[in-house]
Amino acid sequence: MSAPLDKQELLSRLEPFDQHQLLDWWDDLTDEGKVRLAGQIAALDLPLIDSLYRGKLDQPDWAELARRAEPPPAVRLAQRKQASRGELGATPDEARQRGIESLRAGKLGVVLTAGGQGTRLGFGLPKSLYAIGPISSASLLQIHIEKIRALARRYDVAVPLYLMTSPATHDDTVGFLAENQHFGLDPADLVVFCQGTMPAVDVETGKLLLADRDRLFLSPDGHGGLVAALKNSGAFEHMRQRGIEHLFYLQVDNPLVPIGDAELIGYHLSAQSELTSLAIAKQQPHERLGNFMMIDGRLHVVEYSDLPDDVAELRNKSGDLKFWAGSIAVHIFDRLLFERSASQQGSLPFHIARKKVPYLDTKGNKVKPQKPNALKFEKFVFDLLPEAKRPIVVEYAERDCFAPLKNAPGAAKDTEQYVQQLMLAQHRRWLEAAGAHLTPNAKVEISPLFALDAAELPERIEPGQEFNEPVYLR
Ligand code: UD2
Repeated sequence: MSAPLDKQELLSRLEPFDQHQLLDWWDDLTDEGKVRLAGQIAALDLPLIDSLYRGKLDQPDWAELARRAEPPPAVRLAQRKQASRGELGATPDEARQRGIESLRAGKLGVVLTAGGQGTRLGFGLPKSLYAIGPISSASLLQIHIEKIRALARRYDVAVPLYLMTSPATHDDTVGFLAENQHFGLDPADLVVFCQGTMPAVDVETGKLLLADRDRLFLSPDGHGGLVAALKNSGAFEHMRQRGIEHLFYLQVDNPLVPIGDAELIGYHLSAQSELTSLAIAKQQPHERLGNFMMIDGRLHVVEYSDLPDDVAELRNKSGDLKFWAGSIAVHIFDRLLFERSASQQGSLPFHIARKKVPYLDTKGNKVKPQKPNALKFEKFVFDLLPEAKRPIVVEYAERDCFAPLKNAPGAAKDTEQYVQQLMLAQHRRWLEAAGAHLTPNAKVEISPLFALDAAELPERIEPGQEFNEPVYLR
């Protein structure tokens, strides 16, 4: 159905919500501009935006909820190291075996979200294109795809990648993949799909903001937009045809993610969980991580910005943080959980954030605000946790799984330099465990196609092998 190009008809849609300002420049627009704006207006869910603004769709009182929370059901790192069978029913070896069986049966797909705008990093292109490899200059996307290829090779199966972009990142990402022959991934195993967008409204008035005379300000609808985007893109159909039952979920900014880790998958299966999350133990109460918390019998992630200080700082008798479990946004989802959620209208809540949004003012001037002027609406994928059956978290050591690229050079953490240091340190540990000797200054980067993890390395290097200069093992 094409959008109406009749001004009166558009006005009759907008006026009940007091949004007629969107047509202030209508008469001056080109035909192309009219088609664009009319299409964007037709796609708006005006009643939803109106009620979000008026707060009718209640925002939870996280502070109050957090005060009655308990720590999540978890497999802790100490227990994994002691090889003990915890409350969740499997030893690490048993879990790994189950995971391997499932991988061999070809039931795993990978979901990678790469739709965010990466504002903090100040890089003009999508983050997935960022050349992060310390020696290789491989992009984040290349590293993730090589891990997926290495996984497929190890288990002799196809591991399809479902890659989510947004209108802000789609064209650059698709172009980059094509230029690089998809980094060797079979195109039949790659589904690239674009997430939806949401408009922004003025904080004071609730008026929708224009980016220009012929277009709304629109931004990606949050990584929770994944659920609808999987459905609308036909990805579920692709998964069903391939017999994919579990999806390993990651976000593009972290090159240390142990994609397809058999032990994690095994715990997911042993606990008959629909959603298993990787957790790291927080070192500080106020780290910029989501917090796994059981609230009224359901597992939630409470964002760092929503967690009140008194709860964040609670400690148990041994002095450890009571709410220790930080989310690094790595999960295993059952396909059926995604499909169930996608079939329910409005199943994930919107989170509302105050942001600086450039806009066109009533006189037609473009304004770049200095302080937050607008409300943006985003869905978060981890809000599926309370809907999931038997969700669990599994603790991994931070240095083995988490080095996110978030910030421009100069910040204390999560910069290019920080990420590269952690990558090199991990590869050094793997090499030394495999019997190699590295001089203190030797920098060795390992392509996932050379060795996917520490366990694969002894097959690839000689015991006692020396490394004394920068090398990229590929
Ligand atoms: C996220 C988590 C935080 C912690 C941290 C770990 C949220 C709200 N918080 O914080 O709890 O786990 O990551 O690194 O998620 N993305 C999309 N589409 C969107 C928005 C984001 O694909 O509409 C992707 C984006 O490309 C990126 C990822 O989601 O890969 C994370 O987004 P972010 O950098 O805004 O999240 P952050 O760092 O505040």
